[in-house]
Amino acid sequence: MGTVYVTGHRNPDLDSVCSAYGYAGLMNMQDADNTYIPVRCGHLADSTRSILEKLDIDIPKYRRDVFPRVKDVMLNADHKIDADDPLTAVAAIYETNNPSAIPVYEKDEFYGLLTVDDITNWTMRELSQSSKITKIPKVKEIMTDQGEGLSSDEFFDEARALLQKSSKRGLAVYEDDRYVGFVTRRCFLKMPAYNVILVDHNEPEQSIRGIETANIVGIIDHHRLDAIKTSQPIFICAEPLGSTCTIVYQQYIRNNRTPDSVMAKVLLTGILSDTLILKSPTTTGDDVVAAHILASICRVDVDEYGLSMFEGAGGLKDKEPMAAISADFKSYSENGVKIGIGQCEVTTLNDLKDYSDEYLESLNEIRNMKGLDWAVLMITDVIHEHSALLCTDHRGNRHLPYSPVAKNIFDMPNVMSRKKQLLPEIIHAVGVQ
Ligand SMILES: [Mn+2]
Repeated sequence: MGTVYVTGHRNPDLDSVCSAYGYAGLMNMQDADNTYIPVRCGHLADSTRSILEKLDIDIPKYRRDVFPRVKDVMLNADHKIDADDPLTAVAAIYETNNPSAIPVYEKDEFYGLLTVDDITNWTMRELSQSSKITKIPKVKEIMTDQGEGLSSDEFFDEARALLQKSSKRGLAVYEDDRYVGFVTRRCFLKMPAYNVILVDHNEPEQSIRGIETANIVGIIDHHRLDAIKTSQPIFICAEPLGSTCTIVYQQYIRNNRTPDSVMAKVLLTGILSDTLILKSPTTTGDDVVAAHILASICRVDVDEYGLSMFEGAGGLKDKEPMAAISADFKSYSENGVKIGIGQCEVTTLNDLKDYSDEYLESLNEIRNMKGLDWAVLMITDVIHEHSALLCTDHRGNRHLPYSPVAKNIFDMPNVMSRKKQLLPEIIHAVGVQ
């Protein structure tokens, strides 16, 4: 039985969270040998959270990283040696297991680790004094100073380094000061790897931290391909559709499954969010068909439900700029130039000048914080299919095909898609000498 984490990208938007939830749900029906757990590797924006809360699901839990940890390699002994037991009690265990360390208890409390060094040292000392061992000691009488233990959450790498440097054969492992197991040097011979399926992204930079140490076992995505090389053949389903949730829906169909009403609404939410209620130019016929079938399963009207999602999110004027920009912010690297592109959805651009200065300032701050060369924010009016672009200072600004309306602010009529419309222009502007 294995565990497979299904995760979207780091700034979890609705498509990302809903497709992780939906694909994990499908895989749990398809593959009884493994457990698929949807997770998110970033924090939810308030507007995203409030829409997810209405879906009546367990929102995928936050998981910071997939770096292997001590708890992934620690051992538990199936035998219980008491500190007051005679050393002979250990003999049987040695015969079968040959362990380099054995946990010892006093009553039922963990007492410490008895190591093979403790036994050898005592035996040699005895033999150097007389030629045969006459008295069998209690286990605790030959145990040496324990030193510090490890936390079960300690990173594999750091724990291995610690053990290599120490003179100990093994270390006890604690969780909240409670003994939970132990590790020996043998535990660190091979680094374990988590199984991960990437949805709604494939670039390692946008993925859960530690993805380079994981086993990527699948990719379901609708973005440009810039994935990590894998060592095994994996399942990839990448199509240029408007939403990853559409691809997930098609996987249900492909596997002869129908999403139930709750799952249908989850997938519909992702589709309407990413396609801006099927109006973004990234929208394909497949998205339209999927959205309408899913809407009929969960008995909602596509437009009505879509508008309720965006209207509920409120305007930018009342939001905290740093949080609003960071909520959906993606980083790219092109010709050695580091670019960040944020996108916010609104239902009107009429109040843009009320908050543009503040947002430009925060955009600058984000650029500095993330070490980017150029940061831009696309503010999209989903009702009127119109966007505005806020930019930090960069030579690329001069090469954008949009009309400036103020310093570092551009007007983008009919532009709704970061990926399909804005990103190619940004890449072009960066490439112009
Ligand atoms: Mn998406």
